[in-house]
Amino acid sequence: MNETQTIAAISTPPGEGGIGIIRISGPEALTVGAQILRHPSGKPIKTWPERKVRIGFVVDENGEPVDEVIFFYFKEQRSYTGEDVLEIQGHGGYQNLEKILKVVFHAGAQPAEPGEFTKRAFLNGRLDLTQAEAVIDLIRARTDLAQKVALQQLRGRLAQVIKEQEEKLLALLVPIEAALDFPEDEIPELQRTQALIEVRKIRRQLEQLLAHAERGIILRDAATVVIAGRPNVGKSSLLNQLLGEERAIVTPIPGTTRDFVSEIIDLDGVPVRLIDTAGVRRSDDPVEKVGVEKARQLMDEADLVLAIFDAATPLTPEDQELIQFLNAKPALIILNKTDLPVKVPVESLQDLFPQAQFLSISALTGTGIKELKTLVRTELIGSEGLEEQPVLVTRVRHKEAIAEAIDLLTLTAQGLEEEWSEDLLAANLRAALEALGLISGRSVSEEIINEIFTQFCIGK
Ligand SMILES: Nc1nc2c(ncn2[C@@H]2O[C@H](COP(=O)(O)OP(=O)(O)OP(=O)(O)O)[C@@H](O)[C@H]2O)c(=O)[nH]1
Ligand SMILES: [Mg+2]
Repeated sequence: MNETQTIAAISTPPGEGGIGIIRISGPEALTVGAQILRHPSGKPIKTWPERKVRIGFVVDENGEPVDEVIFFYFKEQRSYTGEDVLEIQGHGGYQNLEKILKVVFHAGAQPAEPGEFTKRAFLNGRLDLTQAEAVIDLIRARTDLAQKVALQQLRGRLAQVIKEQEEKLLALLVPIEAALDFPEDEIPELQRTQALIEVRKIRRQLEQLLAHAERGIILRDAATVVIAGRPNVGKSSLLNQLLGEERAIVTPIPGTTRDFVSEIIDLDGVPVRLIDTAGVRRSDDPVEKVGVEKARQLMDEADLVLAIFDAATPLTPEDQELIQFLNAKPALIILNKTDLPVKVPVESLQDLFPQAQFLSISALTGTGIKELKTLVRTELIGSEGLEEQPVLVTRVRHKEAIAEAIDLLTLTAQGLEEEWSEDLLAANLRAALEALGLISGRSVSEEIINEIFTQFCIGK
């Protein structure tokens, strides 16, 4: 990518819509604009007042009108990308916008890559990396809570906390590096003690961030919850109940579900990918065999398994097998069909799963479904309100960098206590700074930056 090029893309989703937006960014934005935009009278546009909404026409290279549009200009210091930006709002609709875009390209702009506008905003210092990442999180957020957390990050809450810790680390590093330059000046005892207190304080702050990271990551990525059990226990019925619609096929014939069915549900702000699987049993049917294998694999990878048992039929060898398979996996034990005469008492299962939580439900009548939702949510993110967290880490990338910085600070603290040499202390502190720099993007490699922005859509 060449940052001096002027880029353009349709920024609204494809399809019919009231309006569609084309965004142009780069040094030639106005040159492109002057070629393709006209006043309603048909006269060329000579002046470009900033941030002023104007009406006009887009014309092609022969001066033929393409669409009636609204347009506005943002000067580089005050635009999203940090470059000159021209936005054109045309009538929504695939053909129309494609036509405008073609004219824009003909006037000299290049097609923007996915996320290139936001990437430029990052490279021009308009956003730090956490904020740029929050842009895509905001676009992708599937629940109210995930949206709120992404907005918080976009507004720079995480960036701010990380920056504060970086500044404190730098303040510690400066006198130690100074002592390095003048070996005869050792760090005085008092200064060591103060440094130790400060290092521990920074570490505590970072540990607080880490404490809720797993839950934050679930908010962004969605948790995977797999419904498992032998054939006919009511797995698909449960998926439909949780979803509130008849999504999966339900029949009295064991072995109905062959391929897995996956849907996203919103558990009071927590996005959950719910997967209904094929009933686990031995089968000679090749299609069913593959389905059962897939079910096992999905259980292995799940954040939580809902293990379903049929309360109305005594436990079978297949149930026993599932119980063994689930050993030590995060699971909720669900006794279904409790609207029928119960043949499997909860206690008999409790002995088999001493650690797990139990719940009796009926996927047919809906009894216990509300309780189940609450239980799943609590299993996934705990019962304390994530909403109240001032800052939430929502990416594995951030979590790993913070964990690394904590390890390095633990070493630094040890070094201060044991009076290690200044250069060792300085090296540890510098490495901790680098680790935090991965989060803000200050010390991140080009590959990682590219990887982050290719997850974006074109036009953002
Ligand atoms: N009485 C009663 N019947 C239920 C309940 N849940 C499911 N069933 C019935 O049990 C049968 C099997 O239900 P499914 O949801 O298809 O079961 P499954 O576990 O998905 O079965 P497979 O896809 O074959 O593995 C259907 O006839 C359902 O109506 C329940 O809570 N009570
Ligand atoms: Mg099924």
